[in-house]
Amino acid sequence: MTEVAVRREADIALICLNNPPVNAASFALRKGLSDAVGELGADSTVKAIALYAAGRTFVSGADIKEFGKPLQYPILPEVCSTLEKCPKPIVCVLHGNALGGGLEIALACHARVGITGVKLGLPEVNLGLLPGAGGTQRLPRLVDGHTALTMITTGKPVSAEAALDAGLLDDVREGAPEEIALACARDVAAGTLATKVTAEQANRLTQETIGQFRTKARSEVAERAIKAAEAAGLPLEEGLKIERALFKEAMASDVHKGMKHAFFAERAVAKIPEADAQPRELKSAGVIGGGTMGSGIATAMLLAKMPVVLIEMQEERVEFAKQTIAKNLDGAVKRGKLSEAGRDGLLAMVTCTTDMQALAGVDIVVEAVFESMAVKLDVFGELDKICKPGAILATNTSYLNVDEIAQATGRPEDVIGLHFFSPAHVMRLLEVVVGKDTAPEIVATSFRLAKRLRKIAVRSEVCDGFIGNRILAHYRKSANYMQLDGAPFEQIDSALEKFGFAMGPFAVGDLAGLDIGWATRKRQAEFRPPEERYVEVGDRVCEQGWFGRKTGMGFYVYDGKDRTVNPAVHEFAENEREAKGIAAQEFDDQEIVDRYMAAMVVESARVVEEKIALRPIDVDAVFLFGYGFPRHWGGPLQYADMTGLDVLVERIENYSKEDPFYWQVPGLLRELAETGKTFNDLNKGA
Ligand code: T1G
Repeated sequence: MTEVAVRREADIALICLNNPPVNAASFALRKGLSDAVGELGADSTVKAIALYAAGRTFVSGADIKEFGKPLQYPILPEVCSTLEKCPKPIVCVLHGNALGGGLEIALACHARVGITGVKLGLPEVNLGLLPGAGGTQRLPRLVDGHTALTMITTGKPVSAEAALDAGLLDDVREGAPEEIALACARDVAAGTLATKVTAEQANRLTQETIGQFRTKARSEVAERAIKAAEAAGLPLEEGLKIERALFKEAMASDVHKGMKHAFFAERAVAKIPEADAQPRELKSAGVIGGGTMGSGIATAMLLAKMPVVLIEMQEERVEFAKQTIAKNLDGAVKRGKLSEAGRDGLLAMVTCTTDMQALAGVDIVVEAVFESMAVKLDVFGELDKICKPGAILATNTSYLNVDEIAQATGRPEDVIGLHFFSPAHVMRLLEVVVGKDTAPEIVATSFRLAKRLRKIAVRSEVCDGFIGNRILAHYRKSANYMQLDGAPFEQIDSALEKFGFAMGPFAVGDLAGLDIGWATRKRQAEFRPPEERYVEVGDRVCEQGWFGRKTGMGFYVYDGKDRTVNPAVHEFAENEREAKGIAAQEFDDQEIVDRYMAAMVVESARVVEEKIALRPIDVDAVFLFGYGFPRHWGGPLQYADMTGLDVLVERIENYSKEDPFYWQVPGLLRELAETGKTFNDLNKGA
């Protein structure tokens, strides 16, 4: 396939880029573009050139799939210099997305015209990088310093209108890229569309602005990007050299490895065995249960423009659900995601009632009632009688056995687990739990629904807690063990927050509500193996009626925005140590992180080994998009690969001297370590 095609119309030339699906700047595209510009630039019959792309978007950046592989020349900075130095004026026509290297190509051209709806951005920081093809040098020559540094350090795209206002675009037009390209080239040839050489424009980034951004920079990634942009004060060629050196530094960093892995994790999880099954059409939805989860799920459906019937048992609960949905939508209005008129329109699409018969005509029902098997079996028995043939019956259980729930119906093939994360209209992760009888088209329909809800769906087989909660239940114990062995819980939280977690495990417990975990521990008590260590501190806290934020007290004491350590917790731990004859020991932060992460890797490996998750990258996606796992580590199993599997095996074997029951090396981890393989090797072909 030809990535670059040239067409001549009298004294103008059109260069069309075509590398589906997103015109990534692959070697073939770079070479083709560079050669075309070279030839046309030397052609005396050419008066003006227009550059545009075929397909749904302009160039979406450098080809990330080429990263880490040997460089093939011309590299993108060279292509951009060729464009900029071309003796014939080049106008670049942008549609869909012009991102990263794609925007840098446009910055090197002599004029830029956007097609309505185009988004322009430099998202390199989301990959732990910085613009490496002139973006940090040319952007501050075209727009004001604040706009330039905002785009470079946040990675957030700007709209066509904002780009036009800022001077990044010279015009915005309606129409097909090819047609607009032809018109623009003619306008340049006729002199009605002005052109300029970016390199000749003065740098508009002041030291003052740099200082402001440097002060608020929160990561080495942002600091490095600011440092590169600061070189825009130098002649372009010198600035480009500094940018290139910093770019190479970023490319070699672990942060980049982790964030690139996260980029692909988000996309790899969509590759499921059921992908070719024909999805069913979903025009309307039902939700059973109007609590926080039920109302959140209903809100997510409404935001995807799907009419919803929400069922509650009592009238007063119906009212509560309506108010919760309205509050959720108000939040979307405040975040600028929805207009007031849009909110009112969506509110008119939801029916809240106690009448289960109202579900008779819906295409999918999601059950979100109290986490009790008995209650869920009742509900599914009812749904089986009421819902039309072909309706999808989904449960939002976060732990319980989906196969057992399906057996309460005469159509287990239509039953699936759709495990949303709270708040359900905000959190991006959706665990799709496939029962032993679930039909392939139900899985395919659920993944398509997830895309419509702007969720990242991850496929899980049935087991207690599926992928996320099962692994959480295991590594959470390591935090309790360290607390009982002497590490203050607040030190454990701060060590893990420094590692990159949004919140430490004890603070997360307080946020979610300690009573939920307590109920689970009580439910599991009779099945707990005698060899398993059990820490009672959490039970002592709950026995006081301290369930966390919702009661103003848990592991921490909450007073408005302030959070302080609850000293009673230390007493409970001290008393338990005394009762069990445990001598307190010191833990440094690294030791805490090593143990916590080793525990997470152990259970993650088991989940892959038992084929609960399709691939290691699916486990990584669950933690990245549902459990606040630090993106720059790429997920628990990417962390494992970056740490070294042999190092982890040795560490776990060390820990198992203290507790051989809890610390065991999973077979898969040992096998990979012994064969010099990585978890990522199991993702290949993902
Ligand atoms: N390189 C390689 N593959 C890419 C790609 C890229 N830049 N962008 C997307 N893909 C693949 C993706 O993996 C998926 O593949 C398919 O295209 C469809 O993507 C020097 C160094 C453009 C907004 O960070 O944000 O330029 O899974 O499902 O939802 O300064 O893709 O089907 O096999 O995401 O419509 C900077 C990354 C690179 C933008 C479209 N650019 N892409 O979203 O489709 S660094 C980015 C996106 C850089 C220079 C530096 C989105 C999109 P598969 P998709 P989508």
